[in-house]
Amino acid sequence: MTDGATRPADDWWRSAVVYQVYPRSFADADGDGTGDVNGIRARLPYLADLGVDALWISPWYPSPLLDGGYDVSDYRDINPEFGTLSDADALIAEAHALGIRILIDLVPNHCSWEHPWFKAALKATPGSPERDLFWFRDGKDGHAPTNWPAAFGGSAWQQIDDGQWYLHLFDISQPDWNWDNPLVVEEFDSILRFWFDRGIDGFRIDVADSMAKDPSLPDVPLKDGEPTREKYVGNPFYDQPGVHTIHQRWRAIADEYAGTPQGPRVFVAEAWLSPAERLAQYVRSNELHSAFNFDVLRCAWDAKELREVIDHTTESLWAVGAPATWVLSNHDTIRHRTRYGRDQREALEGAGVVPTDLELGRRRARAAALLELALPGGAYIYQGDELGLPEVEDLPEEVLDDPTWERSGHTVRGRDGCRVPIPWSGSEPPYGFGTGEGQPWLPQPADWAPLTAEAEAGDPNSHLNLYKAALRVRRDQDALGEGRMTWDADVPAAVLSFTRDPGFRCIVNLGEQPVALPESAEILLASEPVIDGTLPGDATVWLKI
Ligand code: TEU
Repeated sequence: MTDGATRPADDWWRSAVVYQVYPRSFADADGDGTGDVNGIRARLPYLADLGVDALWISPWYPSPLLDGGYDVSDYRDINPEFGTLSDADALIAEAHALGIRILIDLVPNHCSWEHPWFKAALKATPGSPERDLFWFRDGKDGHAPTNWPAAFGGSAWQQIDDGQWYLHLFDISQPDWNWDNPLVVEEFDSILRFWFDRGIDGFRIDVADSMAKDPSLPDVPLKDGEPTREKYVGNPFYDQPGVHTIHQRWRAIADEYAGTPQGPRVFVAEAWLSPAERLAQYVRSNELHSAFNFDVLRCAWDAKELREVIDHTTESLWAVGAPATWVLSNHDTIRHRTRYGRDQREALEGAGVVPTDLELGRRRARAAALLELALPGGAYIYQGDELGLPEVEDLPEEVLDDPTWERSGHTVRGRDGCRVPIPWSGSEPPYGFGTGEGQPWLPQPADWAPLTAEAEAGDPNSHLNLYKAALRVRRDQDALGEGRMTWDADVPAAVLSFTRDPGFRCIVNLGEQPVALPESAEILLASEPVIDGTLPGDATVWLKI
């Protein structure tokens, strides 16, 4: 491969800043209203200039897009709406030439009901080998085989014409694979190799904690009269011991690539598991390399709570030799500018129901970015975080696309508000997202002109320029990235202050009162202006000490 510019070290992923691309919403080169692979290619110079180490591209496979592509009908091709395999090859080569690694999304828990193996299973008879690739069962007394709830609402079982039911932990269009069947195991080995051989640097593993099920299919307990979705220890479809066997197998495959110029390939686990000790089981040295830490994402903007979460995370992960991996937003959550602009007890509530101060959210999002990028380990940036995009909370009901909306009987709007296409330039929709022929698949707000990449590039105080500066400093400072941190003593209750060797300090003021900075410290970067040596509220500063 031609990746002379990528970092040679095999452990690049321990401190990498990874930018999440949600391909449908990133950039639309062919102007049909949907983002595509050539759109990503066209924006590679922007991403290189931003200074990220790698991209994680959410699913780009052929899919009916009933769950935004997390419903895969062919794991070895590109969705024609997004482009072709040769576009993907070109993207991988061009990214590598710029020093940017590529991670893609593996969705191993379930496929799409349009996957040929599931179609064959539907046509086959109960008890057939085709059905054994999935979880087909007879019902119990005319009901579903278990009381398991689906993530998007309703039962996790769907009945078909011959009376049998199939399991779908997510949407009805996403049948769960039966990982006890060796053909499924072998198929995914082959899919990993297919993409590794094409030059992919690694995979993000979707719901990495759910592939293995308790085959005795026990019911889950009720909570408030409803079957719980909580991931209690012993839950029959989450965090079952069998998932670790799968991850160990994949790790061995990734390690086979150790002799290649790119080095061994890597995995990041998506598993919403708390406490961090549970998550740490997934990143032991013979399993996945890293795992998103969602505890900080779910944490309030509160110094005491954040410190506890940071300590708990680092202690648990370091105990197994893994780096921490920090995340503030992704395509499943309310964008953090919006979350931080709310009463923190209601930060994660649904769209449009909680009063939000977006200016407060903007300040805190900037402060949080400098906190995230100063913590030990790797960090993820969700597309548009670097522009300070807020959640779009007033999408018209008729455009809502997340299966949550239908499955909840139109009570939960779902995740579309963080998936609105990126504004690149210009003063009105589609803001350079596409050519203007096809309307963006989700409408963009009329007031996003100041938030385009172009507008922000020209504003020294913009979110974009803060991110760029932070990533530049991060590269220059040996203290940043992987390593250790020490909390500083004697700081006010609303302040987080920590030191990293050599000679770096990060101070986050989560309170309202300004705090005095140590004299003689050189300011490397600040999220708000530092006046008379004091750091204002809801702001972060990086110091050289
Ligand atoms: O998400 C897994 C997951 O746990 C989410 O369903 C989460 O609980 C929910 O989004 C919170 O609102 C992954 C993907 O990131 C998500 O986009 C997919 O819908 C899901 O898996 C199914 O593949």
